[in-house]
Amino acid sequence: MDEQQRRVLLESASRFPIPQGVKLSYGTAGFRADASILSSTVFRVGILAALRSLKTQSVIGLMITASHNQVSDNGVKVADPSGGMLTQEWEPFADALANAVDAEHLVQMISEFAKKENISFGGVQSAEVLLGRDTRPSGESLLEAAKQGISSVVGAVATDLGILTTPQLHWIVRSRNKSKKSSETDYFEQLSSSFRCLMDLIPREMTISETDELIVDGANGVGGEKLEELKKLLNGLVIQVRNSGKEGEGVLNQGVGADFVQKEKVVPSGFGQNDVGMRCASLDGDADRLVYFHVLSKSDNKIELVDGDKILSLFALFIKEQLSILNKKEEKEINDDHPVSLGIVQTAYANGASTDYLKQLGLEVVFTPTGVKYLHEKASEYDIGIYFEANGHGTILFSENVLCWLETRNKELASTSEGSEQQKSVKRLLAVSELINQAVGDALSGVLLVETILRHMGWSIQRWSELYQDLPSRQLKVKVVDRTAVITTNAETEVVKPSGLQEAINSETAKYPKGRSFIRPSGTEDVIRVYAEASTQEAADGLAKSVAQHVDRFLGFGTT
Ligand code: G16
Repeated sequence: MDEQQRRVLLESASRFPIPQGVKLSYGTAGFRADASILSSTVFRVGILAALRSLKTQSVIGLMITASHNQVSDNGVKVADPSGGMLTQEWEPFADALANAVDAEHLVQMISEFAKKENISFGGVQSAEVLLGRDTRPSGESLLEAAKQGISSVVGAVATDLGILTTPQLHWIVRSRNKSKKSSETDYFEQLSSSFRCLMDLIPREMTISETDELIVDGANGVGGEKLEELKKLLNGLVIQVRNSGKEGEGVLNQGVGADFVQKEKVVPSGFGQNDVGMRCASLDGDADRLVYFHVLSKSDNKIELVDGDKILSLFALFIKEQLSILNKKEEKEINDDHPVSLGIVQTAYANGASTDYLKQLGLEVVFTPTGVKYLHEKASEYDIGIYFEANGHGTILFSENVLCWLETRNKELASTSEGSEQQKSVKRLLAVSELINQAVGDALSGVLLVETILRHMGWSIQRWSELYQDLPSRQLKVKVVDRTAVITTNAETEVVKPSGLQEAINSETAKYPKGRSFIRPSGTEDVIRVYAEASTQEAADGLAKSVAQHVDRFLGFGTT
């Protein structure tokens, strides 16, 4: 690092002192905390993103969002050149950077890291970082901090893309680095044209029996506003957006949104008895999660939740069906025995009934810890990998090989059997690969894929929901003195530390038929999460409560 670079960094870093007594860590989705203490963190992540761009010689994304968290929180995360999450190898550096005590230490750390990573400073426009933010009021000033961080790396350029959903920014980064069309308009265009293609391939006889309107809860975040734009390009799908974040509609994520609906299993604000039986969906605050639900008739605010596990099951069924049409022996064509590996990735939060169902379909199901970064990596090991968290975060990944094979098949079939069922299947799979956001889970592209598959199957939401019966479950959170005191293993299903806690969980679980419970430290909130599943709701509630009491006894303030 030369003297000029050092001076610029020192000067700008001194404008962003770190808050006293706070230690932040790059969790399941970057840094998250109360927005008031985040300026220095975002500034430093700006530097990190510029370094990542220098290192990879690619465009990097920086998103300012706290997704499902309350509106007073905010956060920052980095999108790697592939459009996926920041490589885990750089996370310790992110932690060290965010917590460096002063400007001198910070610059020292950057200099050593750059040396180790062979990053050289000083080129002319040698790095570019694309910036996006959600609709949080704190976003604007944090964006400014990010810009200053980026521009304190000499030659780095910050390009502000304004308000975006998180998946849009990831998609744009991915497309830019593949030298494909990459504007927001291109994003809408790709989604709507692949949607159209799938709709055109729906077998004629299939219609949805219920009224066709879909009602979407936008969590009062960025997703509602973007869906309104996308909607203008869609034919054959009527969408009504509620909680779109317009003045007076309500507060971001407060009593609304995918996280609320999935965890509380009650109607979000703005929905009620008039919606009984309708197909409804909820996005989260930055539109990277999606769940469906319908309002139940004989109760005040109860819903039937159709969560990420059921979206995953729907996608898996559809992809499997298309692959088996392609491999049908009686329509033997060229190349029809291509062994396409199809893998399913879930986490410990997946309802046990969903895993049983997927296995009964003959699918390979594997588990990773919570966090898209883990699921995404695992899914990319297959030709087609489908991953979903129960909370509605997930997508489908197609390997370059399988896409190439599908393109070739498409050409072959066009000359040998135009209009055949096999050709339609190839076209559907190619359209899915365009529609679904392969950079990261994306509620907008997810909605469009669910809607086309439901039409393809001729299914109502009720029929879809009946694919299998969820085991009753309950999630709780417990405030503890130090959540990092909990260490887990085996895809977060067992507690290693503090010792004795897992034994306590085991003995509670043993009391309940079909009982299953685990705990893990949240990566986005300062709490320990408790999950419990059992044969009845009462039992699941009881198990969750008693496990939460143990957590409190071992680690908490002794309040439960
Ligand atoms: C983020 C991650 C998700 C993960 C969730 C878990 O979601 O992107 O993969 O499931 O955090 O949160 P926690 O660690 O608090 O349980 P989001 O939608 O908040 O970005």
